[in-house]
Amino acid sequence: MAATGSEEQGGRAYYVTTPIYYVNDAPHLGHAYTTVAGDVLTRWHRQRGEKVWYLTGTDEHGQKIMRTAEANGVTPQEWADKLVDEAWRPLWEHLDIKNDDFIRTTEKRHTDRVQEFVQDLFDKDEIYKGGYEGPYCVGCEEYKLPGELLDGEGEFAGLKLCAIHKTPVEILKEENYFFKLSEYGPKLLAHYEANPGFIQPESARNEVVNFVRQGLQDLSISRSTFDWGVPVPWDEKHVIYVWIDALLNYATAVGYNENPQKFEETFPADVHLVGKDILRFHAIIWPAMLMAQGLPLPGKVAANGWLMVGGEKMSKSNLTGIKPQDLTSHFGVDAYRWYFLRAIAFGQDGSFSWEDFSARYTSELANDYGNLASRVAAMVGKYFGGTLPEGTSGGAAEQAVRDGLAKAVTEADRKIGEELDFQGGILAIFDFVKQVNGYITEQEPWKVAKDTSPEGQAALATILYTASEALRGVAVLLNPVMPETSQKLWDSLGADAALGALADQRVADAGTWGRLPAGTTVTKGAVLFPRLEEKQA
Ligand code: ME8
Repeated sequence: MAATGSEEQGGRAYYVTTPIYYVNDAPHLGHAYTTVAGDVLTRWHRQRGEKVWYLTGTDEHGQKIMRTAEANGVTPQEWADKLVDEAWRPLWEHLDIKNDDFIRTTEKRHTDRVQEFVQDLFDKDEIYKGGYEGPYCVGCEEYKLPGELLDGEGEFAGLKLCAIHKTPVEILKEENYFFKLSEYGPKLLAHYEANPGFIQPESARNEVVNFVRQGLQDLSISRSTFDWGVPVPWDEKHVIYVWIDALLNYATAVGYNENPQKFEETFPADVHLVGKDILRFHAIIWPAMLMAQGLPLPGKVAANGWLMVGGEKMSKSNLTGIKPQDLTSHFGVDAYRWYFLRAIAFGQDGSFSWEDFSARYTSELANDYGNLASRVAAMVGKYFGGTLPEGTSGGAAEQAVRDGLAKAVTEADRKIGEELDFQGGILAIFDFVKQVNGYITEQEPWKVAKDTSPEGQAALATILYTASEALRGVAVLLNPVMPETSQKLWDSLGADAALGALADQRVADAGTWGRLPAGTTVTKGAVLFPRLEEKQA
């Protein structure tokens, strides 16, 4: 589903979603990882001039939330309201996430549409009543197959454990409604085959294909042993299975059965970002639900790997106490947004460590990028009174910088905008930053400055113009990743007065040389990446 890429705001939107997160607890680094990735992706497409829709939200029904609320002596709705207002929305604001909407599954705009969707499937004979007994993990909110379970040890000796949560499963026996998922295997396989990019990365795709090839079972889509959910419209003793309810957020939030124009312009998503723990729900159940309704399928389900702590998936129970805010207060919000995408290949697992973050911050952000920006501004101040001088096209060295910028733009646009290779795209930009640093080191403008002849001054002007114009390109390219810092750099180059707002600069123009006109007022603004304080042990 390619977006139009046009400037005008009508037409189809580039639509990206995050999972809607469970509100049983506050967000942690793992949730923030996926949400920042989606923010960078959508900001990139906005910077291209496309119409964009970025959706996130919260998953508020189901046993897991109900039990947490009970344990805290409040109703599930009270619990969800508190967590959303005090933890989830504030964190996204703090991390500079520019989502266009925030959907909560307890909202009427969602629950009404979920009932309509499910009723429709029932009317089409896609749903029937049946019985089921099997091991259920409340952490996953999912029935498990016996082969997927681990044998418990120690306090759990003799019990079967969920392989993800490492907690005992419960045997559930219910009379439920079932969706005829088993009928969709061949159609799903045909879709994966015809759309090789539908599931990313390749390893995730293979896992799903192998799973579907083994044959799908029908899916229990209702629960009758508790009532915290959306009632099944034709049988109110049941509530709709939390995953069916949750997946539908991607449709209900953009006007399904309510606002045909919005729905038409937005649905289906171009990219569903998910963690690999919930890939099967998005790559099997969700497309099968859409097929059953004759609705179009999303462009891509992209799974990020797990952030690991001590060799285990980072979760609420093994966080080692590090909250996103602990890192942002030390490194700043922009560096936080940058770090995880820079350090971990998207789709692979990766570990976090203070040492690695500190080392990269100092060498790549503070030394390579921050120093370049402040050195160039300081020299324009010192040698030209803060007015950007006119340069000439110079020689081979300047040509190499111009080529370097053009290459960085092309590579970053392909890698971030199309391939979701955030690490590769960021590296392409930072390779260019390194190149410009090398250019200044070689040209030694502080020596050239001593030559007061007109030729000497012209050569100095060319070096500083070249470096400043290169930074103009860097500010645009890094804006989706580190918006606050890019704005500081934009201000320091005096670019706003000459070129307009940073957000209005287009990726396609970022590599066009000579956009920053001579005569702008260059100021040495605040340091982009201050030296790190000693970490409190
Ligand atoms: O699964 N590393 O919600 P959830 C990387 N409500 N990403 C991680 C992570 C980690 N250690 N931990 C969490 C749910 N995530 C359902 C989703 S969607 C219709 C319903 C991220 O609160 C990752 O994106 O358990 C993962 O898929 C998501 O948070 C799970 O969040």
